[in-house]
Amino acid sequence: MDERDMTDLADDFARDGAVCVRGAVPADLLQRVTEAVDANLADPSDLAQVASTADDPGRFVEDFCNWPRFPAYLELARATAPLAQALMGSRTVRLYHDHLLVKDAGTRQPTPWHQDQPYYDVDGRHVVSMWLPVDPVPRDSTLEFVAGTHLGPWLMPRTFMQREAKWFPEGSLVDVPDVEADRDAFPVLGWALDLGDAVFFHALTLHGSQGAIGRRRVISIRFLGDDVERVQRTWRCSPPIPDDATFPLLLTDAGTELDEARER
Ligand SMILES: O=C(O)CCC(=O)C(=O)O
Repeated sequence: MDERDMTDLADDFARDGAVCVRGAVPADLLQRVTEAVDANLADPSDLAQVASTADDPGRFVEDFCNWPRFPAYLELARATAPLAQALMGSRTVRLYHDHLLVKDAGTRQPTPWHQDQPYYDVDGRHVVSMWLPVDPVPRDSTLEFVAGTHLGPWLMPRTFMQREAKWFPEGSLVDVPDVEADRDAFPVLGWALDLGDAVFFHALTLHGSQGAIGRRRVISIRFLGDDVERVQRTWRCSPPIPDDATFPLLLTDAGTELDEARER
């Protein structure tokens, strides 16, 4: 990508909190990542969860923090860190965690509209996700965003199925607006994605998705930048990251370099 295109993308990101990057991941790396996604599905971690209901022919499978087991996830994070760096406007980029999000073909359940950062244990503005499908995703199954919501405020995180307030206490944050009740009232963005395309979004950008017509395997990489601090919550965050966890340094302004996972 030339410098001009990157500047345009960074401007769009600063305005909307979400951008689509065409051809973000080359075919050979995407192949290794796809194999890692399948290996991860076949051997989920203790953090994996499966959401299914009796009236839904599909399931929504999630897993977290598997980069130590699947080197292709770390390779992916490293390869795409320069994009995260440019979008965040941060000198450094660290890997926060990976998040697997797979919907079977025919899954009806939507992913409710939410922001990510209220579920996390980090403060700061430099928190960005890359959402990379390893299957082509049509417009009606893709991740959608409400442009501008990355500027705040923080909105109430709730469990997806029961809508419980398990993180911030009930009433302490404004509730997420009912976007589905009046979609035309919100600036909703979304892109059909081909193999290698990815969306990048700020951890405060309100986002959600509908069900999936075809199988929709996605790996998401969560990046941290210069201004981020870990915070102690009195509740279990999602994902729950151990106090002594380390976050690999992917990039500094001096170039790409993996250090020995210096603690932050
Ligand atoms: O894949 C989805 O449907 C939801 C993705 C999401 O919420 C996220 O990546 O934070």
